[in-house]
Amino acid sequence: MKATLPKLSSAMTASTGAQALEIGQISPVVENVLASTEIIDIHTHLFAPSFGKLGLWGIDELLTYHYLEAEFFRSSHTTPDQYFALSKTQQADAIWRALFVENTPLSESTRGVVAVLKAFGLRTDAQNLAEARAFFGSQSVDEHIHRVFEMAGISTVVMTNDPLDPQEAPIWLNGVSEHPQFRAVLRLDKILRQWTANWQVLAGQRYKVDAQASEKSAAEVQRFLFDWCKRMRPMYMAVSLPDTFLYPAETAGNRLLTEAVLPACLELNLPLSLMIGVRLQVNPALRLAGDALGRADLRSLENICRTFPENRFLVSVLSRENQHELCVYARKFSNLMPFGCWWFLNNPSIVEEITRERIEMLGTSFIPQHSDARVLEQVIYKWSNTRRTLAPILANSYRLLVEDGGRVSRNDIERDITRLFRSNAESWMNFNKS
Ligand code: RAT
Ligand code: ZN
Repeated sequence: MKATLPKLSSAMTASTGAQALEIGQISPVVENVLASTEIIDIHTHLFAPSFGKLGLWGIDELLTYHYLEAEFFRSSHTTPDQYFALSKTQQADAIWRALFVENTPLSESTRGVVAVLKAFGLRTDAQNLAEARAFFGSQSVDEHIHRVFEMAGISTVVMTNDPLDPQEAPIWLNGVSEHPQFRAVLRLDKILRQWTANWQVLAGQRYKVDAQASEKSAAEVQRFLFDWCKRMRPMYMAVSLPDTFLYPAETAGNRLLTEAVLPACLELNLPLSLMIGVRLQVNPALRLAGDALGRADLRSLENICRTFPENRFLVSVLSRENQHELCVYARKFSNLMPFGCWWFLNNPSIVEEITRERIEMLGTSFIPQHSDARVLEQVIYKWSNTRRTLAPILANSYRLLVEDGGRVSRNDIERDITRLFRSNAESWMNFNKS
């Protein structure tokens, strides 16, 4: 199933792309262009097939997504300890029963599973997972990936690659062949946020670092980053930061950020992605589902953008309360690119609010969304939902422009949607570099 393009009237298809559109023509053209623009998904947790079991797909993975696990504990008497003692298939069965059979799947994440089943022509109201398991079990991964990307209308996904992950690092060290549709990102959480727990891993790889993150360590971390960038050829470097993040402040993480990461990004011409606002493990019993969010002090972001004008920053903030400030800072600092409606924000009501605000304040100089998909097929529903939510917002912006005396053509709409979903990413991340 490929996304069906909205039908345009013959008068509209006969007209040239440069002709001014009437108000009544705007919506179908926006929907049509959105449906036919292949998106670059700039932040996911997906993996290319060469990463083997790290790449998650299929019904059991879809159902045990941590967004759904958090919802499961609200509708079941199963405790987290009992749940995590089950096998993956037992966990998926329990979630299916609690959230899809015994309750109506109304939440964003549950509806997503329904949409994926529907997209593959599977029953969405089955009592058990037999049919879905048989279907996904019979797919071959390479063809399946190709089909899923087509169904989602995406050309490329950007992975999240952790050089200190004990499962992932050996795969890189053994050498992986590049996949044209999966691009890498060098993730720095363990270095910038948990130096004390991780410096010895670098030391074990013969980088001369110490627990204090001394000046000598910073130079060695930089050497580590250069080595890993050569290996991964990342699109950018990235870190997720807590709501309490402060810059400047005397911490090992800030010292390494200033003395190793930012100079390396500059030298390699890579942006740094800052994802700010997570409150890690407020309920550790829920494991991956145990994180929450908090409002951050974005004056730290202001300080960073001002102090490092030559560096480029891709920024997503997790708190709804920080969104307006982020737009204001983007107006002050052209080295700041807001992106995505991340995690707890990826719900239609909040995506709508944030995207309207961004268009009103920034035009098309931002990246509206990323999927954050952890399981391959999630890109189908996440991108379909983004297109569905954004179409009326964009159409309304063009309508206001025309009402105010402006003119808009199909070519204009194509250029704008391409900028939002492709060119901003391509130009900021040197996407096409060899
Ligand atoms: O959205 C998520 O799946 C979160 O668990 C996080 O992984 C977040 O997206 C991140 O990249 O830190
Ligand atoms: Zn993520």
